[in-house]
Amino acid sequence: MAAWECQRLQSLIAARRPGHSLAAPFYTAADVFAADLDLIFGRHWIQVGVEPDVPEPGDAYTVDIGPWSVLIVRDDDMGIRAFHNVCRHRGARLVDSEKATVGNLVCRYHQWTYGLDGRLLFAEHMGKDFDRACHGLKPVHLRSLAGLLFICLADEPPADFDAVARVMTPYLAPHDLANCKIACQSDLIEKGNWKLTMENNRECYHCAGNHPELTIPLFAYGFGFSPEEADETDLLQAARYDRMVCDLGARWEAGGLPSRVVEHLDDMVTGFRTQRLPIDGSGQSQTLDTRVASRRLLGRLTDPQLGGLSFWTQPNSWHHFMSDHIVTFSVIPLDADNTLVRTKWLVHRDAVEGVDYDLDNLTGVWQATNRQDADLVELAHAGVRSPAYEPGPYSPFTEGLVDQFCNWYVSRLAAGLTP
Ligand code: 3BY
Ligand code: FES
Ligand code: FE
Repeated sequence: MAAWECQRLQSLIAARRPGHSLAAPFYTAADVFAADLDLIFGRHWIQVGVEPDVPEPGDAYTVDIGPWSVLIVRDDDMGIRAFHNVCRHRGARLVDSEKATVGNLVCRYHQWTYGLDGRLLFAEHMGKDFDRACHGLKPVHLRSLAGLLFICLADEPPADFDAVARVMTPYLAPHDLANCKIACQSDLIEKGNWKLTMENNRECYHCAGNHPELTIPLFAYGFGFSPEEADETDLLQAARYDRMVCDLGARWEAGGLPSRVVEHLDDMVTGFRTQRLPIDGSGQSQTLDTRVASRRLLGRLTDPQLGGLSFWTQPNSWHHFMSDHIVTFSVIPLDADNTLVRTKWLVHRDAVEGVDYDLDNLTGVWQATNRQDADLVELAHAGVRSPAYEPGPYSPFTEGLVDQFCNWYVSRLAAGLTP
């Protein structure tokens, strides 16, 4: 990055008003987008998939992030590894589909052949002095957090992932994501900057006006409300919600399921937050009728009424773990104006479609909600492009997590710019 580019970014960062949305260039400028890829997506733990993307030895899954392409493979010992998806001969993309099942990894161009451990096994016509050992695939850091796959493209990944894993494993492990199957995946391209996608996810201010399918009763109260403006009904609802959080939380905790909120969204390099939230009084799952979508509960769970355990990570993911299914969301920036939102619905791997679950019922709430959110992100992106746009104030009651996302983002960008 040229010195003047670095200075421009630093002055944008210095001008940021806390408690306000970001200045327009953060959402629209090509140089900020390049910095986002380099300093944010290139240096932090990025959630890209789940263990069930590669259930069997030889299964491969590729994810493109900006100029990078990452290849995730299940090896013969059931380990999972990640490599740069770049042949060590002349650089051809090794696997050029999103999913593949292979014995070895064979480059289509000149058939250089790599093992699932990345070692170069075979390369014809290279002469007797050629050292195969120096031409293995380049590894990418990969961690599975209770079945959620995170990669880090940096040489030195943030060390605090271990701390995140220590806290989160007891929350996530009972849902046994590693032994699920992907029942459905949706790839939605939102016409907006990736940070608008993330900001939209971090609040439910917009839920009442935009998400009829998500009126899982009282859901929005989990994201706060303004006590000053609340009428009696609001206050009663909120009190009822608080009681539910207390009562159900105590029941879940007593049953060995951690449920209490943990919040480190802007005070860790690998920022995260978790909480198990009730789904109405007797609601079981995030479906239209709030009943479980799959008859086969996950792992060894026996109680269908476990609410939704949400797990939010900076910079690019959020997830909901229920008793019967899991929904994961991974956000991948495509350019300054376009963002991929990849959603996966997971059920127990032995659950049978049409017998144990109905796909439309399983995916209904979030398919509809995702479309509505995509529309809102597009609306926001169109607005921030206008010269008349100026950063506006976040609600102190309902947009605290949005502000924390921006705090995290701006401070990590600043850290990346500091030599
Ligand atoms: O996925 C979610 O949980 C967030 C929370 C509220 C808005 N959005 C739908
Ligand atoms: Fe892969 Fe030549 S570029 S074998
Ligand atoms: Fe939404």
